[in-house]
Amino acid sequence: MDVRINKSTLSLVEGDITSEETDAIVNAANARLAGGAGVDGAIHRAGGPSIMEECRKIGGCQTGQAVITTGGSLKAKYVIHTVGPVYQGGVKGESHLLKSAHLESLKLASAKRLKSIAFPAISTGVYGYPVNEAAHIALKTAIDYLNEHDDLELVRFVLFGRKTYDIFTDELRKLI
Ligand code: AR6
Repeated sequence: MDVRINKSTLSLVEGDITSEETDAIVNAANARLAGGAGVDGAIHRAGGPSIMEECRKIGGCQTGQAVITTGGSLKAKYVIHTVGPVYQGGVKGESHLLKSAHLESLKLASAKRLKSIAFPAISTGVYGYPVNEAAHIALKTAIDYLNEHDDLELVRFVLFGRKTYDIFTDELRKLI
Protein backbone atom coordinates (compact mmCIF):
# COMPACT_ATOMS: atom_id res chain seq x y z
CA MET A 1 0.00 0.00 0.00
CA ASP A 2 1.44 3.40 -1.06
CA VAL A 3 0.10 6.81 -0.11
CA ARG A 4 1.24 10.31 -0.94
CA ILE A 5 2.04 12.50 2.06
CA ASN A 6 2.87 16.09 1.10
CA LYS A 7 5.71 15.68 -1.47
CA SER A 8 6.69 12.14 -0.42
CA THR A 9 5.57 8.54 -0.66
CA LEU A 10 4.74 6.52 2.44
CA SER A 11 4.86 2.85 1.53
CA LEU A 12 3.95 -0.36 3.36
CA VAL A 13 5.27 -3.66 2.06
CA GLU A 14 5.47 -7.18 3.41
CA GLY A 15 8.99 -8.59 3.26
CA ASP A 16 12.55 -8.85 4.49
CA ILE A 17 14.21 -5.49 5.12
CA THR A 18 17.70 -6.83 4.36
CA SER A 19 16.86 -6.86 0.62
CA GLU A 20 15.64 -3.24 0.54
CA GLU A 21 17.30 -0.83 -1.87
CA THR A 22 16.43 2.34 0.01
CA ASP A 23 19.38 4.64 0.88
CA ALA A 24 19.10 3.50 4.50
CA ILE A 25 17.44 0.68 6.36
CA VAL A 26 16.68 1.03 10.06
CA ASN A 27 17.80 -1.61 12.53
CA ALA A 28 15.83 -2.38 15.71
CA ALA A 29 18.99 -2.58 17.83
CA ASN A 30 19.74 -2.78 21.55
CA ALA A 31 21.43 -0.08 23.62
CA ARG A 32 24.82 -1.79 23.50
CA LEU A 33 24.62 -2.14 19.69
CA ALA A 34 25.73 -5.69 20.42
CA GLY A 35 23.67 -7.50 17.80
CA GLY A 36 20.98 -10.00 18.67
CA ALA A 37 18.01 -11.88 17.34
CA GLY A 38 15.22 -10.73 15.02
CA VAL A 39 15.84 -8.04 12.46
CA ASP A 40 19.12 -7.03 14.16
CA GLY A 41 20.57 -10.51 13.62
CA ALA A 42 19.30 -10.61 10.04
CA ILE A 43 20.87 -7.21 9.17
CA HIS A 44 24.28 -8.12 10.61
CA ARG A 45 24.22 -11.52 8.88
CA ALA A 46 23.32 -10.02 5.52
CA GLY A 47 25.54 -6.92 5.82
CA GLY A 48 28.72 -8.62 7.00
CA PRO A 49 31.13 -7.86 9.86
CA SER A 50 32.01 -4.26 8.95
CA ILE A 51 28.69 -3.04 10.37
CA MET A 52 29.51 -4.54 13.78
CA GLU A 53 33.01 -3.03 13.66
CA GLU A 54 31.46 0.40 13.20
CA CYS A 55 28.92 -0.30 15.97
CA ARG A 56 31.76 -1.19 18.36
CA LYS A 57 33.48 2.11 17.63
CA ILE A 58 30.26 4.03 18.26
CA GLY A 59 29.87 2.10 21.52
CA GLY A 60 26.12 2.28 22.16
CA CYS A 61 22.85 4.10 21.62
CA GLN A 62 20.29 5.13 24.23
CA THR A 63 16.67 4.04 23.94
CA GLY A 64 14.85 6.48 21.66
CA GLN A 65 18.06 7.66 19.96
CA ALA A 66 19.64 6.66 16.62
CA VAL A 67 23.12 6.27 15.16
CA ILE A 68 24.32 5.54 11.62
CA THR A 69 26.80 3.13 10.04
CA THR A 70 27.48 2.19 6.46
CA GLY A 71 25.55 -0.72 5.01
CA GLY A 72 28.42 -3.15 4.50
CA SER A 73 27.42 -5.63 1.80
CA LEU A 74 23.72 -4.66 1.94
CA LYS A 75 22.08 -2.95 -1.01
CA ALA A 76 21.21 -0.05 1.32
CA LYS A 77 24.13 2.39 1.64
CA TYR A 78 23.52 2.98 5.34
CA VAL A 79 22.06 1.31 8.40
CA ILE A 80 20.44 3.58 10.95
CA HIS A 81 20.49 1.77 14.27
CA THR A 82 17.80 2.84 16.69
CA VAL A 83 16.71 1.41 20.01
CA GLY A 84 13.01 1.07 20.71
CA PRO A 85 11.63 0.60 24.23
CA VAL A 86 10.91 -2.72 25.90
CA TYR A 87 7.13 -2.77 26.37
CA GLN A 88 6.27 -2.77 30.08
CA GLY A 89 2.50 -2.32 29.98
CA GLY A 90 2.60 1.12 28.37
CA VAL A 91 3.13 3.03 31.60
CA LYS A 92 6.90 3.61 31.45
CA GLY A 93 7.02 6.23 28.72
CA GLU A 94 7.18 3.63 25.97
CA SER A 95 5.05 5.59 23.49
CA HIS A 96 7.29 8.66 23.80
CA LEU A 97 10.41 6.52 23.37
CA LEU A 98 9.01 4.66 20.35
CA LYS A 99 8.06 7.96 18.72
CA SER A 100 11.54 9.29 19.45
CA ALA A 101 13.21 6.21 17.92
CA HIS A 102 11.37 6.90 14.65
CA LEU A 103 11.84 10.66 14.74
CA GLU A 104 15.59 10.50 15.46
CA SER A 105 16.01 8.00 12.61
CA LEU A 106 14.16 10.28 10.19
CA LYS A 107 16.19 13.30 11.34
CA LEU A 108 19.44 11.37 10.83
CA ALA A 109 18.38 10.42 7.30
CA SER A 110 17.63 14.07 6.53
CA ALA A 111 20.92 15.22 8.09
CA LYS A 112 22.78 12.80 5.80
CA ARG A 113 20.77 14.10 2.81
CA LEU A 114 19.31 10.65 2.12
CA LYS A 115 16.22 10.35 -0.06
CA SER A 116 14.75 7.06 1.12
CA ILE A 117 14.56 5.05 4.33
CA ALA A 118 12.97 1.75 5.32
CA PHE A 119 11.83 0.83 8.84
CA PRO A 120 10.97 -2.53 10.37
CA ALA A 121 8.23 -2.72 13.03
CA ILE A 122 10.51 -1.50 15.83
CA SER A 123 9.93 -2.98 19.32
CA THR A 124 7.19 -5.38 18.19
CA GLY A 125 9.27 -8.59 18.38
CA VAL A 126 11.60 -9.39 21.29
CA TYR A 127 10.63 -6.08 22.97
CA GLY A 128 6.93 -7.03 23.07
CA TYR A 129 5.18 -3.84 21.93
CA PRO A 130 1.58 -4.54 20.78
CA VAL A 131 1.72 -4.24 17.00
CA ASN A 132 -1.38 -2.06 16.59
CA GLU A 133 -0.16 0.51 19.11
CA ALA A 134 3.36 0.48 17.66
CA ALA A 135 1.99 0.83 14.12
CA HIS A 136 -0.06 3.87 15.11
CA ILE A 137 2.95 5.60 16.67
CA ALA A 138 5.35 4.67 13.85
CA LEU A 139 2.99 5.81 11.09
CA LYS A 140 1.82 8.99 12.81
CA THR A 141 5.43 10.01 13.45
CA ALA A 142 6.33 9.42 9.79
CA ILE A 143 3.24 11.26 8.49
CA ASP A 144 3.84 14.27 10.75
CA TYR A 145 7.49 14.37 9.72
CA LEU A 146 6.72 14.21 5.99
CA ASN A 147 4.12 16.94 6.36
CA GLU A 148 6.82 19.18 7.84
CA HIS A 149 9.80 18.18 5.65
CA ASP A 150 10.15 17.88 1.87
CA ASP A 151 13.53 16.21 1.59
CA LEU A 152 12.72 12.49 1.97
CA GLU A 153 11.13 11.06 -1.18
CA LEU A 154 10.25 7.68 0.28
CA VAL A 155 9.56 6.34 3.76
CA ARG A 156 8.82 2.63 3.67
CA PHE A 157 7.77 0.17 6.36
CA VAL A 158 8.90 -3.38 5.61
CA LEU A 159 6.70 -5.69 7.63
CA PHE A 160 7.71 -9.24 8.34
CA GLY A 161 4.69 -11.44 7.74
CA ARG A 162 1.15 -10.86 6.57
CA LYS A 163 -0.29 -10.28 10.04
CA THR A 164 1.99 -7.35 10.82
CA TYR A 165 1.47 -5.94 7.32
CA ASP A 166 -2.33 -6.10 7.73
CA ILE A 167 -2.21 -4.35 11.11
CA PHE A 168 -0.02 -1.55 9.70
CA THR A 169 -2.40 -1.21 6.74
CA ASP A 170 -5.41 -0.89 9.06
CA GLU A 171 -3.66 1.74 11.18
CA LEU A 172 -2.58 3.72 8.10
CA ARG A 173 -6.15 3.75 6.76
CA LYS A 174 -7.31 5.23 10.08
CA LEU A 175 -4.67 7.98 9.93
CA ILE A 176 -5.18 9.25 6.37
N1 AR6 B 1 12.92 -7.87 7.98
C1 AR6 B 1 11.93 -7.11 8.49
N2 AR6 B 1 11.41 -7.31 9.72
C2 AR6 B 1 11.92 -8.32 10.45
C3 AR6 B 1 12.96 -9.17 10.00
C4 AR6 B 1 13.47 -8.90 8.69
N3 AR6 B 1 14.46 -9.61 8.17
N4 AR6 B 1 13.22 -10.07 10.97
C5 AR6 B 1 12.38 -9.82 11.99
N5 AR6 B 1 11.58 -8.79 11.68
P1 AR6 B 1 12.73 -7.60 16.70
P2 AR6 B 1 12.56 -5.48 18.77
C6 AR6 B 1 10.50 -8.14 12.44
O1 AR6 B 1 12.59 -8.66 17.73
O2 AR6 B 1 11.24 -5.99 19.21
C7 AR6 B 1 17.12 -7.99 19.04
O3 AR6 B 1 17.67 -9.08 19.71
C8 AR6 B 1 9.88 -8.91 13.57
O4 AR6 B 1 8.97 -9.89 13.06
O5 AR6 B 1 13.73 -7.78 15.63
O6 AR6 B 1 12.76 -4.00 18.57
C9 AR6 B 1 17.87 -6.69 19.27
O7 AR6 B 1 19.26 -6.92 19.42
C10 AR6 B 1 9.17 -7.79 14.31
O8 AR6 B 1 7.95 -7.47 13.64
O9 AR6 B 1 13.07 -6.15 17.40
C11 AR6 B 1 17.27 -6.17 20.54
O10 AR6 B 1 17.87 -6.76 21.68
C12 AR6 B 1 10.13 -6.60 14.12
O11 AR6 B 1 11.02 -6.99 13.07
C13 AR6 B 1 15.82 -6.61 20.44
O12 AR6 B 1 15.83 -7.75 19.57
C14 AR6 B 1 10.92 -6.22 15.35
O13 AR6 B 1 11.29 -7.39 16.07
C15 AR6 B 1 14.95 -5.55 19.81
O14 AR6 B 1 13.62 -6.00 19.82
